Amino acid sequence: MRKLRVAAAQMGPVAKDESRAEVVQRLLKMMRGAAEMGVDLVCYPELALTTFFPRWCIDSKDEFDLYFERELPGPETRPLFDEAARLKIGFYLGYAELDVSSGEKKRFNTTVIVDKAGRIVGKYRKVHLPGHKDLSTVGGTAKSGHVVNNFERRYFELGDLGFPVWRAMGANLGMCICNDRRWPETFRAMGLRDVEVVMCGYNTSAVSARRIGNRETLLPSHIGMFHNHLSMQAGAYQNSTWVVGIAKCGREEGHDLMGGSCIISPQGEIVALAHTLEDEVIVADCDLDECEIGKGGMFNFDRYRRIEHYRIITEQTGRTSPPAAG
Ligand code: CDV
Repeated sequence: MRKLRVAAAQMGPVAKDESRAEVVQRLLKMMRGAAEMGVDLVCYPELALTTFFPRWCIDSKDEFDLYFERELPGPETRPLFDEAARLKIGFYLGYAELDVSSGEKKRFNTTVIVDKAGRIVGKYRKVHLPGHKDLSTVGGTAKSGHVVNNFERRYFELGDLGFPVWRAMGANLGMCICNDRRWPETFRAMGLRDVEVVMCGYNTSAVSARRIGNRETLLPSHIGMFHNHLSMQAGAYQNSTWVVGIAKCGREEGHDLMGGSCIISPQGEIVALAHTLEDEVIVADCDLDECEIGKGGMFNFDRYRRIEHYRIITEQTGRTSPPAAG
């Protein structure tokens, strides 16, 4: 059996004034707990080092750049890498990346995979950026401080690295971030590269709203969690892969974020589920050979995928409605 013991290290809220050093201490505590349980790979949420700042529409670049990492590891995050190497444990971490390598500032919502020697082996930049660039496209209640605000399009550029899969720690590992999980193409892109474990950190409002025209109504409270799990369970099943979903949750700066961190088998079943809205580590033994049940059977892409029929869909650049019948 090819086994990878995986942990989802769910985080409770991170306050606006919580320092990086304080957050890193919380991450280290969970990393040590996971290592004691023999975990190979511990997974943290999206933008794990700070409060979820994209809920605010901040004008000053000097102000919002404080949430970004200029280097990883940097002085405050170095202890995570050193401890991982000491404990021989890998990790997946979300952070806001400020890239100045081209001579101009570029900002991304990013995750990395770090191996058991403390080396970065993979980087992913979020593709499906939700929300708004500024207040002009925000609906009425949101403008007045509604809980479902998201301004990721203001801060981040579109991810430019695709959805690669890396061979590390004896497994085929892939990453996505929060809103990416709602898009089947995310999982399929990695499924086509034989992914065996997809990690997905998220900051998702516990309140779901629907807007039709100018009218915004709240959805029943269970529906957000249903969609959270539905998306990841479908991605796992249809691509025969383990999926690890990791929440930052609880009441953060007056906004409620959902929990529900989980580890999902290639059959699409949740095998481990967080039960708090706080820092909490859940663990599962992921049998990587279990991926073969789907990859070699129901979802044997080479044999059963009907790419010639899908081409028409993938070549469509715009959306169309069906012609009127009769
Ligand atoms: N951080 C996120 O990507 N949040 C989105 C919301 C805005 C829909 C999510 O998919 O949870």
